[in-house]
Amino acid sequence: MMNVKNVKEMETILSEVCKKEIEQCSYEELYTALLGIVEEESKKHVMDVKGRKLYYISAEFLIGKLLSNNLINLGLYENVKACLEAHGKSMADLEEVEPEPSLGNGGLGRLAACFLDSLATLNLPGDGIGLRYHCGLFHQKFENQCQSETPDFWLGGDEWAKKTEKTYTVSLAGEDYTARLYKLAVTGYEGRTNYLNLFDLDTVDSSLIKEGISFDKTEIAKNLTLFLYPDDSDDAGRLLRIYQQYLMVSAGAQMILEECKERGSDLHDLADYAAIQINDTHPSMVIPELIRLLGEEGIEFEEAVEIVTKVCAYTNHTILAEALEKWPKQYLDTVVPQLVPVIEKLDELVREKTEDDSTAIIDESEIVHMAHMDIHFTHSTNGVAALHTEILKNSELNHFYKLYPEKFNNKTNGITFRRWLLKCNPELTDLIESLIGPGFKKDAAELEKLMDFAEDEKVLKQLAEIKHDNKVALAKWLEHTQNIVVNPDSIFMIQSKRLHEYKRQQLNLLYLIHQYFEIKEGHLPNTPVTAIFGAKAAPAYTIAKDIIHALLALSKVIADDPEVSQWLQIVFIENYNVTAAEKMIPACDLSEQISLASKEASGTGNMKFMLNGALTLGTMDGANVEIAEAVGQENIYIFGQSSDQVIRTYGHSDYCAKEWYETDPNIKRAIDFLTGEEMLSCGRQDKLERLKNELIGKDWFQTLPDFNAYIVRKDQAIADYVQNPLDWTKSALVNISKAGFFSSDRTIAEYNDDIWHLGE
Ligand code: 26Q
Repeated sequence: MMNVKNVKEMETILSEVCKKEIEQCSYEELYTALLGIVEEESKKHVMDVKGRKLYYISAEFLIGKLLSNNLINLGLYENVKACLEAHGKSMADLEEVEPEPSLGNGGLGRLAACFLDSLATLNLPGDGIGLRYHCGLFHQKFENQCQSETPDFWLGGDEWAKKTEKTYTVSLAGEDYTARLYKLAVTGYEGRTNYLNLFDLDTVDSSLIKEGISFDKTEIAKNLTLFLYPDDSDDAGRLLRIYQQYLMVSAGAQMILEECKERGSDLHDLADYAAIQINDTHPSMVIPELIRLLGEEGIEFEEAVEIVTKVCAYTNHTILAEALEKWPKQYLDTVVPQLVPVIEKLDELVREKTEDDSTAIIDESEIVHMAHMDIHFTHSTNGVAALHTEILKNSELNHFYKLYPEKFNNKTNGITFRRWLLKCNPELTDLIESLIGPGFKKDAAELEKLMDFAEDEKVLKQLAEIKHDNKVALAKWLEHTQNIVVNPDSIFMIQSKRLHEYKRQQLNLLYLIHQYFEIKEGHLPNTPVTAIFGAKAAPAYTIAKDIIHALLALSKVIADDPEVSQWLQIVFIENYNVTAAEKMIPACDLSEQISLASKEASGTGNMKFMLNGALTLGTMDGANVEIAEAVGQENIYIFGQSSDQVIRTYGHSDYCAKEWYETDPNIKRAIDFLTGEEMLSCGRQDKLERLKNELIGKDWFQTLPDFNAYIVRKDQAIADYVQNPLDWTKSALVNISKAGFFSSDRTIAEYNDDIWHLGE
């Protein structure tokens, strides 16, 4: 292939591949041609592996669309764009052709995708291992103000993940299955090419899907990789989840051992060839599986345990006890009987080591605790933000910390700036480059140089204009894709993330009801306000769906009220995904990060908004704490209880929502409105009542104690935005210039220095 790094040659090649003039090509044809060109180019950057290679095992890789990203990373984007435009075509229309691979639920999956980008960019040898789900995260639809789900078929066209001839045999419930390897090239920004290895069965059959996203769960051969799990599920589903996990780790472990042997390992020295990062507990069975496989290769149990402990490291992404995976041993007896003796022996080793039953792998009710196995039998356990790691050490995993203080470490999450700045906000990227040069693209810390322009009114005006342009662009996209008209001259306040009670979209809901009353009473906000939401609720998560319903109903109540609608609009974006996030984030003024302190392990959306010049309205939770530290109190809106306070209240179990409801008239007014006449005319009584009762009777994530503080800070933010636009933009600039720390390049460099030591 020729050198495609100039526009003329790109033109020649594109029309050669398509066999016609570019004008005459459909976007589908151009997409296919470019996919091939990217593939060829990325092959040129495959490099030999020396020393340790990383395998990042994860049940989720929320990679998002790949074409533009790969073109940027390979240095081809500008040429392709110019070439298309010269022939009357646009990059934006081309992007629409590509289906989004939504192979993840949210933060954990997106983090894995950012990490792959950074590994390749830093020229580190590191592959992903995961599953090739035929349907990614469900497609969300709104009907009568309620969420419904349909399958997300993303396969079938030209695909990035290439089928290979490589297969591995995996035994599930005593039967042999053939796992096939698919390989997806991961291009680094001016860096090497690594691979995402995805396993699948040839026998999967999508005709099993019935109504919505329900499907027949009996025939494993037909349904194993049919769906990505939408983050919680019924019992039949949980069993299937174990099948999925084992397919991934067994095929993955076999592939790792095979690769290492090919590179010269005698397996006794496996730790010199491989590092495995276990992304939450979903891939934890890789530990007993590797021990089992090493046993088959003639290595004694004790040595195998030692090797595996040296190779593997574990990342914890959650503090919520209910999210830590525990399986009844019976399930494992059914699905992976070959692992049970290994797990039992590991449990015995733990019992020899400590008398503390709380760290046992198999508890007295015969429940297997995956996180416990991870901590005992890996050499590193890390949290994903400073506060999160402290909470793990001091409360949640304190017994483990006492046993192994040396294993615990923090790796504050990060995001790839290639997708979350260069790709999604080209105008801002250009401005930054014109001010401080291109170095920040590879060394994010250079963004700090922007501080020199904090008092430069010309620059601040340019920055404000870019934000406005991005708001206009989001408005156009909303009109085009969702038929919603918004006012780009209003303040855009965005809360986009999975719908979960601990993230407290319901707190935002109560604020908006409060604002509705204020407007009705003539207390107008300083400027029109647009509250934008993007969130999917797990299909079985009733209260989460009720919160979506209440927000959609309230949106309608307000839209139908001319008095209020000129000041307040609620927009709930349907089917929030990576593609939507790329449009929303650059257009945001105020980023809502309002989880109950101590509950959000890190958050990564908070970093994306900051990088794109939004100010954060948030609690001292997760990485918000580090964001606040970086930008200073004057450039962030912090409110609410501290994590210490919250942990203490949980300890005393003495929180009573009803008292707040009964003693605070503003709270009572907002909650009662949920089942008032206006809401009932747009929403469903059963759902609204259930939500109201939940808030008064339980409010497990303590919305009500933070309610007043939230209102005060949010109204302050709106007032500042209107009254001191220049100061606001200066704060935005400070946020951008301090975002460097939150690059996943920094995170990956830390993982490598402290845990992996790749290539050594
Ligand atoms: C569990 C059991 C059965 C089926 C599904 C699951 C499941 C699936 C996904 C459990 C959890 C997840 C995802 C968790 C997640 O996204 N955690 C987020 O991780 C981010 C990256 O570290 C953090 O920034 C967020 O704070 C954390 O919530």
